[in-house]
Amino acid sequence: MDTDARKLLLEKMLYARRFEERCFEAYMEREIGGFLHLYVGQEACVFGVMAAARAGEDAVITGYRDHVHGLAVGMDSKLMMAELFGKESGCCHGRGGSMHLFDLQKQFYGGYAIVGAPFALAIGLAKAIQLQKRDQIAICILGDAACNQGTFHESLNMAALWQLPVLFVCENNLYGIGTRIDRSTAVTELIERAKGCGVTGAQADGQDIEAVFEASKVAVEHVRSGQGPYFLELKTYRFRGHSMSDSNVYRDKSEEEQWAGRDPIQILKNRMLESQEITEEEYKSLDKEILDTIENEVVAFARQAPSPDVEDLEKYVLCDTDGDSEQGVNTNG
Ligand SMILES: Cc1ncc(C[n+]2csc(CCOP(=O)(O)OP(=O)(O)O)c2C)c(N)n1
Ligand SMILES: [Mg+2]
Repeated sequence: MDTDARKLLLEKMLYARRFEERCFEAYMEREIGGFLHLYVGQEACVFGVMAAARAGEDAVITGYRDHVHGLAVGMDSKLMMAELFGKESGCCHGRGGSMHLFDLQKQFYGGYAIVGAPFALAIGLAKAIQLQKRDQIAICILGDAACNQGTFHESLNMAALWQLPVLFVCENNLYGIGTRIDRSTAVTELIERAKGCGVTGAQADGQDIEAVFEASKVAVEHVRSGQGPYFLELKTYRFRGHSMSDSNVYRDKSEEEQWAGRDPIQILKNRMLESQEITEEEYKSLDKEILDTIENEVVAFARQAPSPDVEDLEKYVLCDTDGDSEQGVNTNG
């Protein structure tokens, strides 16, 4: 990767990290309610994949740990933060919240709380792309535990059978809430399961964004060139609890320390420091700029945005495809 590409990815990952750390604070201050699942530690995964794909054009779908996926497809972080604050100006008018970000214009199909459900939705997206012969692929990004759902097997089987243009990305962070993968899963190398369904694929280091990017280029090229589905397993780790309500007592401290030493931002930053592509001062000033933007533009926007009107409680619950209902169509999808 050249210096500009590396700088861009470093900036994106740092922005995502600061954005989510600010979400954590806002949650503690009760400005954000409901569920909140942070992606801290896993940033190289989605940014590496989307650097190889066409962000904003390829159809992307994921689970509830979706903030950074929204950023990676190019969603407006102000509309995302407003959504987290439950405001009318949010990307889903404050009705979805953290787990249900959505942006049709960016081809981002959510944001789902039901573990494993997006597998089935992704092959629906891919089937539509195939039937309509659109120049696009579907990308389904889910966790390791999601692969224990029936939808995983059903969807991968059909994707292989119908040679669908879908890339399955597994963010294998070793845990499904408090359960370690080896306590829930017989075949822990998840790539082997995909192969069992007839889906080819690869594994990559999910903490090194350049490794993710290289593996994703192969994966995306495979799917886009009409060779059928692909399964990319990324080995990663979440640095915080499963969600804000997780006391995070089930993980071995030495395991946590070992992974903390593999922070994706630090790995790229150190590589760039060593090759003198960036200085410590430049990094610090980038960080400050990001922190200022998030505070003065993003959080400020979410704070001042209006709350939904109680009168509109039932609005956007149903989507009216004719556009003539009193319900009001969510123009964002
Ligand atoms: C169908 C269903 N079963 C159980 C849950 C409860 N649940 C929420 S998250 C989660 C763990 C999923 O872990 P993984 O797929 O590895 O993703 P990660 O949270 O690690 O990113 C579970 C079991 C759910 N939301 N939906
Ligand atoms: Mg997991």
